[in-house]
Amino acid sequence: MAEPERASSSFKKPRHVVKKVLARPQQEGDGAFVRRSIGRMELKSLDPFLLLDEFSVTAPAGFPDHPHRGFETVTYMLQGAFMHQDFAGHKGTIRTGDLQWMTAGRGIIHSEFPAGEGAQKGLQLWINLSAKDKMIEPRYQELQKQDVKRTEKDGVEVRVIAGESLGIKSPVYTRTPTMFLDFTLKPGAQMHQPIPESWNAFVYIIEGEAVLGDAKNAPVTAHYVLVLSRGDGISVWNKSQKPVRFVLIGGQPLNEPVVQYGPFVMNTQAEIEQAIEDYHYSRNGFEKGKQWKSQAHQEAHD
Ligand code: FJH
Ligand code: FE
Repeated sequence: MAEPERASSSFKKPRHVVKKVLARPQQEGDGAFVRRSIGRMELKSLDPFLLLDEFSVTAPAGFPDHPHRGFETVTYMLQGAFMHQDFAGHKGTIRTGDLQWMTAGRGIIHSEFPAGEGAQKGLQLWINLSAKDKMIEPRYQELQKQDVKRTEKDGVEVRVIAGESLGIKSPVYTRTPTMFLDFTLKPGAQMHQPIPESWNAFVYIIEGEAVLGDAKNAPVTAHYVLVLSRGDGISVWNKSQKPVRFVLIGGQPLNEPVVQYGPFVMNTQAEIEQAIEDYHYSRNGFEKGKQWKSQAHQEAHD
């Protein structure tokens, strides 16, 4: 039965879509293909976000030993399993619905590989750290599916990866204030999510078709990223016959200069040169990289 439509103007200043970009597959790592939405040429970054990849890959493709400095990576599994191993002895496997929030800080070297039969699917988000946090000690926050809080109301299901929605709150600590919500809307359902007015925010569609901003807008399909205008909230409708799944991600902009060289993200060119040198000479956070090779690397070279 169709419910009366709630006006999106239940927000004082509703957000709307200001940019729409399709994330086409591109090569990354060793034989892997990722759909990069944030971080591609048409959408270089969206402060504080540096990159969002949707990954669907079959072994032996993956991401062999590589460093990170100056930001956080959030890996969220949609289907299957991924194995990770770092130079400090931290290793594990994350499976469907599990989450790894990795604060690289001053330095991490790790490998990330699919760990199951068939296509392993997931999302990886890179969140920038402010100048004062770039060189902090690395840290992991890991949540299994059963620890990721979820709720359901009127055909709207939400899994709260970071921040708060429908009265539930994630235990994840975000150094850069961030919301990361995984929504599934049944046919006919609608949602209205408040977002702090000064934050940058976007929606990435995983599956199905969603109508954003105004109930009269045209539906948007999977693998599109939609950048939202500033405002106090966003409304989304499912006007199709199938469920729609999307992530809504928002964060407080850092408003700092960003200098990126691959996996190093700093504030100045001098800091980038320092990072390259530190990685090369195993210094200032990269000490444990001196002799280290991941198991995945060793097996590939046996
Ligand atoms: C060589 N070794 C290039 C190399 C590049 C890398 C990279 C990877 C992810 C990712 C995305 C989605 C996921 C769930 C499971 C991981 C990503 C995911 C983003 C860059 C630069 C490594 C070794 C290399 O890692 O886990 O879905 N995305 C940005 N590249 C690499 O990691 C050449 C010889
Ligand atoms: Fe990585």
